[in-house]
Amino acid sequence: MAAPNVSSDEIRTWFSRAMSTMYRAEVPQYGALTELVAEVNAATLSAEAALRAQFRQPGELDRLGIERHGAIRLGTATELFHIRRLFAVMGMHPVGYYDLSVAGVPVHATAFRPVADAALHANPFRIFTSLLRLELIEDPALRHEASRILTARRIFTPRVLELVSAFEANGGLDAAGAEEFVREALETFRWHSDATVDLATYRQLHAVHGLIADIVCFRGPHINHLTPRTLDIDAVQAAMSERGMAPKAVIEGPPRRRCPILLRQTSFKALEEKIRFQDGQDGATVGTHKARFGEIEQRGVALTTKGRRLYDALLAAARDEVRVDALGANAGDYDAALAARFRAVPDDWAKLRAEGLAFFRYTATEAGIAAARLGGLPEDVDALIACGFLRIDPIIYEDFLPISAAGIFQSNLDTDGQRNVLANASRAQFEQRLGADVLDELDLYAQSQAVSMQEALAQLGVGQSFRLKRPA
Ligand code: OOG
Ligand code: NI
Repeated sequence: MAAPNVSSDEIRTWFSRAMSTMYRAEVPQYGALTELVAEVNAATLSAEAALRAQFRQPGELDRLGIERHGAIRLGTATELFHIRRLFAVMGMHPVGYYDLSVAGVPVHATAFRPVADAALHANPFRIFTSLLRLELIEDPALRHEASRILTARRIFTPRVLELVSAFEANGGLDAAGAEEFVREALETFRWHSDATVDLATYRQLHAVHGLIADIVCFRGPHINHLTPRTLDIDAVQAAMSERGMAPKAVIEGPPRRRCPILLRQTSFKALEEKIRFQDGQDGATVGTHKARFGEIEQRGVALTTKGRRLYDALLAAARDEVRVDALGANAGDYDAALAARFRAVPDDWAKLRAEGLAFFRYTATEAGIAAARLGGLPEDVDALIACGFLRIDPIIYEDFLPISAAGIFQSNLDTDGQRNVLANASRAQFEQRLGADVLDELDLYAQSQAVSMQEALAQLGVGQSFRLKRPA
């Protein structure tokens, strides 16, 4: 083998491009949606000067154009264990634990994504990866049958596992290995229009939960959506309806704001696709299955623990006040209730920072660096910002939101009514199956903020004696 010299960032970019090409060929609506998002992003950028300034940072526009997340659903602990190894080749690591049982969906999940700022900058490709919780199937016979079917399948090609082992042994792959890895890894995520079970088994599992049928009855964890990032989700949502795509009734997450926070998402419903089911020895029965859908998202600033608590409380209050059903009744009232509740969150970057609600990246400005040469800068972050010597930019939220994710799941399982069910998290069990701990997203944001602050202050020559007045 030649030197293992292809970076994980490169492999991730090749892979996300290959995945996007495969998905576009299979689901033409995905291509239409990405074009719509590109149009809206261009229009939004030309209309909003502040946003333009944010995206003038080197590489930001390139990143926006390629940025995607996808999702897969796994069936067994072994699958989760090996998928972690496979994503590690692409520099994607498990961040966060999401308990979807909060909304009656029998899975828990993590997101595999790049972690370092430079890697996120190169390509923030993420895969929301959930694991079926078979123990939540009540009927013991059916639970046993599902487990038997899942244990028998192999979702990885033998070759991709060899390449993962080579990566682990050598600390990288050479160009030929990396190309082969991308080709082989793609197989795991491919759509199969033939089920591994007969129609009767499919229907039985589907009756328990649509998600269980989707996970158990197929050869592998088909990628079920690839989501582009938009700068104006309301504009895309409106245009989707005009172009005959049917989005779900409400946008998940926080309301529209001048200073976006966390993540807003909406999806259009899954396609009904023809499936050949096994039927005895020689035949096949044709039926249908819904799995693949379209989604868009708008990302805003990452919130601190304090900000996130406030977000969770306000969202819960709005959801208690107005319940949206599967047909979208009350969607308008819900949006109004949400907007009203969120007036409690300042819609201003400086205030979000001053109140310790969100994470920011600090940069020394040219004026600051010039002033530093003359000496005597104030040893106080607030004063440095006020003087225009330090600039703040929101740190973008790179993760997901459990209640939003549950809403996206449900809109594609024909159970679109909002539900609030008692949580039943089992992070320890998930991590044991993963074979690793999930990283804490809040630690990652806090660290990026701290590093940027340190560098900026060092540039201004006030790094040494400086004490943070307000730890975030
Ligand atoms: C995943 C749904 C969650 C998101 O963006 O929150 C999701 C799935 O349906 O498998 O994609
Ligand atoms: Ni998604």
